[in-house]
Amino acid sequence: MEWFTRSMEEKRPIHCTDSLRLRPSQAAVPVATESIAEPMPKYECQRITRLKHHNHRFTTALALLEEHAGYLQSGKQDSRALAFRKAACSLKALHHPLTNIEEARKLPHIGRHSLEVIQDILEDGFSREVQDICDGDFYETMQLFTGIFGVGATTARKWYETGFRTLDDIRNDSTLSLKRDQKIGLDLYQDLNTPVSLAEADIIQDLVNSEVQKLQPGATVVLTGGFRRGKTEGHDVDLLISHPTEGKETGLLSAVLARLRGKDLLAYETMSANTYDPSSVSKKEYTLDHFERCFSIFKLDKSLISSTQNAKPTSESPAGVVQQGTSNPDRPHQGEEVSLERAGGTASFSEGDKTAEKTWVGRRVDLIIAPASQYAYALVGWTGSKHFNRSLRLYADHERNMKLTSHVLYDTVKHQYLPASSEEDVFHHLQLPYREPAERNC
Ligand code: DCT
Ligand code: MG
Repeated sequence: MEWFTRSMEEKRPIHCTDSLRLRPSQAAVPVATESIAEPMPKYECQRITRLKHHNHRFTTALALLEEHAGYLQSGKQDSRALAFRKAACSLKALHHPLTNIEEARKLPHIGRHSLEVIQDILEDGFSREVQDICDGDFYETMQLFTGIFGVGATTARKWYETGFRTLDDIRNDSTLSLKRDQKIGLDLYQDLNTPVSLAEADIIQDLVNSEVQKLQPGATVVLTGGFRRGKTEGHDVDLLISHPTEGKETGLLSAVLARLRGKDLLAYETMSANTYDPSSVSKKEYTLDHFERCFSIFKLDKSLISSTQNAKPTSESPAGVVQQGTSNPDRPHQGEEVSLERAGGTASFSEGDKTAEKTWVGRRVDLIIAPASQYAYALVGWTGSKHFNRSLRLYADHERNMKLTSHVLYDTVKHQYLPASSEEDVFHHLQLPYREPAERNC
């Protein structure tokens, strides 16, 4: 489903104004003196990639180009998006600021196009291509429309090609029949485009956990996704639910949802059943997983979060990049930066009139249920990053003849599943040095 693609795969858009003000990072990241001469490993999962790094001025531009390529949406463009991501990942893992193009050429996965962008930034301080994208209205409009919950790049692009440019264009067009999730996406546009803070995520985790414990004492509710990797803001809250005794997680999700519903804490929910088929492990697929799950929008009471509002720029912020929207310096969120003119103006948000009465803020929450035997793999998968996962799976396949999913690891030579009771076990099976979640930010 398209909204799945949007909610799972698309991250915070890059704000053009920030990208045009790119300047060398002044973030206080220590420059490593040792191992500079060592070649960078090919797979991202072999490297340490932290949120703070030395090359934000390049990676922010590459992230914008990745996002733009994703908006263009064709098989070819997808591979272009991936090429920008891989180049950015290599720069993020570099132990020092890049100062010359020859060094960039020696890094893995920096293709010709990315090299040109890097060279422009090295020479002129900005990328002409990024500026051109920002000067047009395609990227900005696509950011606006894909910011609507339930709207992916395909729909957004169709709307753009029809001539729509603002949220009011969408709201006021009687020929469009919006789906349920898209309607709520428009209603809660402001809420869902304001980043979720770590404090809010903790509150939601506590709310869910207290219901879970009443139903199944001893069950675990772990905050995963970007927050587990050290981000202090994100686009959603990813909660992985399990129980140390296999089978005790069965039926838990429906029961928890019933309780949350009873407390009027859910503005939207859609559940998917567990579709895990162990024989599918040998199939080449990059679907995240087949766990039972619920994608929801929580009603988070404003009184609980008043102290967590107004995220401030942090010391992580690279110079010239506004950090209102995310703790990931390469992924500034449009959040409050959404052009009000484009969005229809504060007064004409369809959420508008309701805002005064609404005592809650809508927050995207994913609840995932994993049985104990698959928990370690689920934890690795749901911690991410998405690109780290991709790299782990490729590494397992190409270097170890193993198939890795968020459910299992399968040795295709010995024809056996490798049980894991911790993330360390997973890395050990793959003969990789263990990487802390904060080191998986590629
Ligand atoms: N994931 C993945 N493949 C996908 C989508 C997600 O492997 N196609 C994994 C990586 C992270 C985790 O699932 C949660 O996904 P998101 O919430 O989309 O990512 P995030 O890193 O938590 O980003 P954000 O902080 O914006 O929520
Ligand atoms: Mg997340």
